[in-house]
Amino acid sequence: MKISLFTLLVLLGTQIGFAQPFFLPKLPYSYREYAPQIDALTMETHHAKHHQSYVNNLNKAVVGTRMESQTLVDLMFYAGFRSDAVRNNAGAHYNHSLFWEILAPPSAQSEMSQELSAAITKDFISIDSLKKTFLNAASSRFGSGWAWLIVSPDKKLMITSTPNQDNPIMDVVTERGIPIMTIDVWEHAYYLNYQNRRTDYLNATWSLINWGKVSEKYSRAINDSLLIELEKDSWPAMMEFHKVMAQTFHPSESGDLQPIRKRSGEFFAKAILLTASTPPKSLNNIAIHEGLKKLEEKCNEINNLVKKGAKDAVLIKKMAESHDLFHNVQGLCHD
Ligand code: MN3
Repeated sequence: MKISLFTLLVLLGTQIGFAQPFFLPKLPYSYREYAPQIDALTMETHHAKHHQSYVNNLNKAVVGTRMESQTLVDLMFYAGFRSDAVRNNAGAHYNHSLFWEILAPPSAQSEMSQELSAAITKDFISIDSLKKTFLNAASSRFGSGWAWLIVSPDKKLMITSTPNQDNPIMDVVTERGIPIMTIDVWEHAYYLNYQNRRTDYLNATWSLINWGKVSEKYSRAINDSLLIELEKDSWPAMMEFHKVMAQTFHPSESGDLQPIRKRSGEFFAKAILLTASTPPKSLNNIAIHEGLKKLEEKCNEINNLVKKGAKDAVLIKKMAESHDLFHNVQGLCHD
């Protein structure tokens, strides 16, 4: 058996414990099988050079930090709080991996499911109008970026585009959702063969989309709990309240009541704003509103206790109760 130097190094690396959390996925087909739509040299450079270097840079940015054990989705979800190296390379790794997955030579493609076909009819009238809207989003994306077909938190199909290596899972993007199909519109994706003719590249690449694969992605996306997380994250009053709750409840757990004694007025005010806010569409139900009302009453009680100079033990108990009520509401969101 022949073992290459590379394999040996990887084996050694794993043995002495510098395993890399992310790796370059294999392409489902050989580089030349995507031609003539995308030529072999473009595929090889794009996959083995560009994508590989995003993976290397992502590993470099996370190895040795707490991010090492996080999933790619975790890294992207709060991209706005991360370094540019993590945001750009995590995005690039995710985006390219999805792109490779949904491309196939026409002879190897499988058919679109009934389920996805019905959703397209409902949200876009026809596949032709979906194509038109998608290619328009892709060709009008200024500079480098990506065009997307996503499932939004209210389970609709939507077409969006993002700059650079951002994607719709990230908190830095306004139209969020789970991507099920994408096309790379960086020049490195087409320049060798198409030069500046982005529209020609897009039309050709459209015929490489494996709708059977996109259908699988669709049925997984509509049942993915990530949709609920994305929806909750788009409820500003909830995020505002959550912040004060975290910064006052967690210290109280270890006996520090100073934060809530200082901020009980704000705590109650944020609860009032939360009750008065409109929850995202699919969470806008009676159980949620009743839960919020109870939470507001509890926050009012805590604010009054603080004003009367209540003892630490009383406040610790009440803070725990308010935290439980808050989690009831968050838990209800999952229904
Ligand atoms: Mn690319």
